[in-house]
Amino acid sequence: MELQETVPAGEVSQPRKETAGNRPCDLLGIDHIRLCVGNARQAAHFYVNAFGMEVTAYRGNETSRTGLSEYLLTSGRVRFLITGGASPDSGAARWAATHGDGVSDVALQVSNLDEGLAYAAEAGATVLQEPTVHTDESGRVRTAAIATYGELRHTLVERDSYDGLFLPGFGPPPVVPKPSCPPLFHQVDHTVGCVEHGLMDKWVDFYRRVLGFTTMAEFVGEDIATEYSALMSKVVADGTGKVKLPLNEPAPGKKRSQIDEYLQYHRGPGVQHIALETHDILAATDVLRAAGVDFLTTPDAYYDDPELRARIGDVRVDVGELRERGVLVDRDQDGYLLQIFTRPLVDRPTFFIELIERHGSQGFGKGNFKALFEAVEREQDRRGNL
Ligand code: TYF
Ligand code: FE
Repeated sequence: MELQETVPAGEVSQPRKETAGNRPCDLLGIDHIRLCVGNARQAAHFYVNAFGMEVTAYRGNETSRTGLSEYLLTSGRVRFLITGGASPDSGAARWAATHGDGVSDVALQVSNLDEGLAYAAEAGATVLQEPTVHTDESGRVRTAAIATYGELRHTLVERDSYDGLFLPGFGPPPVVPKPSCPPLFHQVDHTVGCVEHGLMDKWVDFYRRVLGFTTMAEFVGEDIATEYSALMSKVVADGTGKVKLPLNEPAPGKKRSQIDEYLQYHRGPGVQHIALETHDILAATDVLRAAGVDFLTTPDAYYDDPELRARIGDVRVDVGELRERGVLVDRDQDGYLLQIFTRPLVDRPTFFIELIERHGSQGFGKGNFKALFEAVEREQDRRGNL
């Protein structure tokens, strides 16, 4: 589905180069994440007031005739592009009406757009947008886009030497509130997608073939799935580990899988959560909670478990402080991590955010899966899940 109905001034579409792509996209990181919402102006307020993000750029239908209203929210290197449709038949409005507010695009910054795109296309990727040049007085940026699972896309962004606010066409934001605290997050750690039963390996293979990703060791296999999680999970990442995109599929369990619930409410595959990395998860949790963000709860038994102490070793944090907030802790051979999960942030039980503070560990909190999935099931029960 095209998000952009008309090509704004300063954008020129180019035919794809015929030259073969010998190497996959050289990924520099997640450039930005687009969230399609029913009302971008109000969603922008939410991410300012609840997540301490700042509106740093804006592009509206008044000036660009894109049919969209786009607010760039930033926190450190995290960029959310909150997008609403100015008319009911705009792509963004249709996207949000179908899926509910959520992630429509995980945009990746690349250094070799033509070659990377040709490689992806040869490997079977659907090209949704041919290379397009965007220019203004601050320089130029080139983008293209490929389709992935569900109605999610990966826009590929090649920034030569652009020194504008975000992308050509974006200007200073209209009057919106400033956050009342310094940035709480410094980068996107990972985004997780849910796909249909039996298709996880197909999409793992897609990321390997199309983007040259590798599978990381950490995954939730059948053993954990049948015991309590009712999901299976594998982690694909680019060679440098800068872009980590785990994938979940539903598995049979005692109750309806949380992934089936996601697929039903989202109307198909899509992004389930974004993990934001913070240097101070205790402070970040306090700010979010004070602003009304709801988190999954962790029972006292988690902190009382003698195995927890043994597992986590000497973390430089008071376990009482973690217990007070329900923050989870996990350790592997490289170090430890702290993590906490919000409840769904939207009307449907679909999209949520994870806060993560890493101290060496590059895992995803495998030791917490049991406690986490039990907490998710308590939430499902509250919603009347079978
Ligand atoms: O990204 C992860 O793997 C962890 C754990 O439905 C997780 O954050 C996995 C599946 C899920 C919720 C969290
Ligand atoms: Fe996660």
